[in-house]
Amino acid sequence: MGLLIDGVWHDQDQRRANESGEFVRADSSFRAAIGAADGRFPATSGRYHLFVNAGCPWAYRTVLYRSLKNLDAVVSISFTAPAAGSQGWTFGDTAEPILGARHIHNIYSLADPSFTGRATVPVLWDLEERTIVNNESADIIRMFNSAFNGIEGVSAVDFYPDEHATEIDQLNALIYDTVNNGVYRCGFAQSQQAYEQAYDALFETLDQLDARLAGQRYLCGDVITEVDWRLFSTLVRFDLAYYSQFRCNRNRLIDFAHLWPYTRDLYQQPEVAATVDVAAIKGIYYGGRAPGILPKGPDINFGEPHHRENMTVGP
Ligand SMILES: N[C@@H](CCC(=O)N[C@@H](CS)C(=O)NCC(=O)O)C(=O)O
Repeated sequence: MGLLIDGVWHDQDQRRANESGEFVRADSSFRAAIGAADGRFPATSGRYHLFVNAGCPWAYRTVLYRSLKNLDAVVSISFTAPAAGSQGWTFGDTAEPILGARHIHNIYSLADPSFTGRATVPVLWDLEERTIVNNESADIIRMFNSAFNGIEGVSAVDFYPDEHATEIDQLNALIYDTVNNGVYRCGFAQSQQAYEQAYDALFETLDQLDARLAGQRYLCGDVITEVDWRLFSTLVRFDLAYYSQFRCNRNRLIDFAHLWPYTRDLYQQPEVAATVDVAAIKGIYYGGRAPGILPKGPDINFGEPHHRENMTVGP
């Protein structure tokens, strides 16, 4: 995938590994907050728009929260084509109607004509100021969790409750490093050693989480929190893509005694199933390479009963 340098798109991929061959993800550039005290981006309905790719696990977090919080009427959304091309994420042959952009990098250039960096999804766009509010999914889901709560129809559900905040932050750090980004560290490693380190760390954490979920329904006990949704975003893609494409193949998700029913439990929560786009997931991980053939399998039944409803309440 290319990148923007001083507002100009460069198609050649840039090295994203350090000297040890470890994949290094760049920090996000736009980090403002809707509803912040400075009043620049007030929490009003109809003012913000999300640009996403439905297959991307980071963008997916924002798609999921938009549904879980019932923000569909508050924040509008556009989806790119699943696979990236020479222009990065693209809307296909016709421009998307909101900004007339053909590619995600056009949106970055509109926000900042001299932008240098990667043109990643998700992008949270302010239709009034015509700029990017934020392009970091972790920030965007925190905003979606509470910023629009006063607006009619928006769900009051809280996935970042005070009593679990410290635990959520600690688990997020571990799961980000070794699982969410860990699968990418396996898939994008540039040395055998970097790959094997990432692979070992990934499965060590998954074993640990599997054991934790033997005794409690969700990661923080009996309520679903942000860290469950962040883990779910990776788990739901695991057997469809990471197991094979990123060589995360010690075992499949469906081989874990607890992580697999836990994933189905989350999938079967209201509003979730419709957000999981299996074709888009296959499209992003397999569709970008010529000749763009998508794997036919595996056939995964996320709707199978999970039997976790009556688990004893955890800590
Ligand atoms: N930290 C960002 C990462 C987003 C990200 O890396 N998205 C990928 C798609 S799965 C992307 O757009 N990659 C394009 C690139 O790196 O050039 C977030 O969580 O929002």
